[in-house]
Amino acid sequence: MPTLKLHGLPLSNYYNIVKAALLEAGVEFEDVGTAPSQQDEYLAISPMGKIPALEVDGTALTETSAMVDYVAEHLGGSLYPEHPLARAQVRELMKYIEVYIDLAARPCFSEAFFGGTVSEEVKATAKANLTKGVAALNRRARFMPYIAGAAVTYADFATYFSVPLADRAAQKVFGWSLVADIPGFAGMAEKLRERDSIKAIEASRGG
Ligand SMILES: N[C@@H](CCC(=O)N[C@@H](CS)C(=O)NCC(=O)O)C(=O)O
Repeated sequence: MPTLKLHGLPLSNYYNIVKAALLEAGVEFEDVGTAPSQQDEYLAISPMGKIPALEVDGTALTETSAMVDYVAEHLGGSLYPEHPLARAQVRELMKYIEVYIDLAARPCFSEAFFGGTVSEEVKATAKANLTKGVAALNRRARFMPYIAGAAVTYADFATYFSVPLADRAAQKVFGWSLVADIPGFAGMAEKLRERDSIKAIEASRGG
């Protein structure tokens, strides 16, 4: 088994997704506790200075989807479906969450979480993008009870960690609860919280 070092902090939805994948794989890893940084030392590991990053025997990987794929393909405990089409559908859902929910909400984060002010134009764009993103996700989501169907997948982790963050920003800036507009989210989240991986992560971020 390779030596694994995970860089990141519990406040990051992306870090929590990768950590959940590692915990599900049941592998040992060092949780380094790194903050995002533009220092050369960290840029050598994570060229954008973002968290998470995963060092595998000294080779650094970034981008959550790439890290999750590596864990699933090489470390065990894969939560991707066997069937290629079903697997592609899980990756599709993960991409929706990342691009059309998380990235759509991020322009509002400075006002929602860091005391900044965001222009009305940026807010209007973010709201329009999030409206489309939530509608698109709802068209694809099955929530039976998991987002891709009867079996838990990495798309549930992406949903579980990323949607509530975008939701908090949307509530603060627009007074709009994304979670309330995604029927099935609450039931899926309740099921996920039964898992040891999610319990451990919730404990690490203070519930
Ligand atoms: N596309 C990246 C996104 C990671 C990301 O946005 N990380 C945030 C924390 S949740 C970060 O490090 N932000 C600090 C920065 O952008 O400098 C991934 O998939 O891992």
